[in-house]
Amino acid sequence: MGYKTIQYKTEGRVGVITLNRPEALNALCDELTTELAAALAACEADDGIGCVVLTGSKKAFAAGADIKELQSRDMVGLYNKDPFAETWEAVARFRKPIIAGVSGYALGGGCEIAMMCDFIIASESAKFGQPEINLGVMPGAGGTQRLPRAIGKAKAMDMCLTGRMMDAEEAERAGLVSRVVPADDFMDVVMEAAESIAAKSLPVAMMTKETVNRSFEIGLTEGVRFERRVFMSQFALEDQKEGMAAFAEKRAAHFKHR
Ligand code: CO8
Repeated sequence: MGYKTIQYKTEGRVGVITLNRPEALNALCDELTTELAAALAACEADDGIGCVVLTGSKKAFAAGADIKELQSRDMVGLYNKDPFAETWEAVARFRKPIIAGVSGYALGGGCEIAMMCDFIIASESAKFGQPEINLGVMPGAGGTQRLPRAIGKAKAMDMCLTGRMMDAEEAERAGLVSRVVPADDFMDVVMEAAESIAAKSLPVAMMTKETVNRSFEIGLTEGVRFERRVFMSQFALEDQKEGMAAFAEKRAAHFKHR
């Protein structure tokens, strides 16, 4: 499929989706979120893909939803044809591992889409923010829920109420990003992480993702019980036999279900 607002390529077992509206700092217009959802569906369906990287340009991961498009929206239109359910949630619903590689601005919906990914690797130049309050609205794509879970109430309130930006160093300290990388090495490090994940057993990686995500939904006792059941079920996989045999035989594991 030919895309206009994103680029999609595969590198080995990694699917790389690059947001590509440089004239609008990758603002997330309807066409872009529709194309993003379509690319993710293609990655989900492709057995050759074990991990996805979602990234933008050097200057912007995404500067938010497209304000010029949002400007003329009304409540009934948004409610009746919910853009979140139709396209935005495709990132949160994506079942394979997905890494956000953030360089430059990740603001509003851009920060929210990055937080829907499994983890964020940031370039030193990254800037995160939920500036919606400056536009007379609040975050609407998960920001009020995922940000406090990631960085705690004090910083989340500060970000959402003042609309200020957070640089990469502060974002790492606060736990929003997993690593900060010098700008020159940024994409190499993101791809290395993705390739390492894509070399694992895909069902085990997907179960791991699902189980970690469960910890945000349910209490500890239920969460630990869920983990135990999934862990035990993995002993039915050939990949468990291979992984443990490879360790015992001092060789690299070659997982079948990749
Ligand atoms: N929407 C539309 N266009 C944008 C956006 C955006 N979010 N951000 C930047 N642009 C455009 C600018 O209008 C400009 O276009 P033009 O050259 O035609 O005037 C071009 O991109 C370059 O931008 P700037 O000239 O402003 O670049 P600067 O380097 O001076 O500033 C900033 C960069 C600080 C990132 C600035 O562009 C900015 O503040 N952008 C808006 C950030 C923002 O408020 N984001 C939140 C948007 S609301 C949101 O995300 C709600 C999510 C809920 C989901 C909704 C689902 C339908």
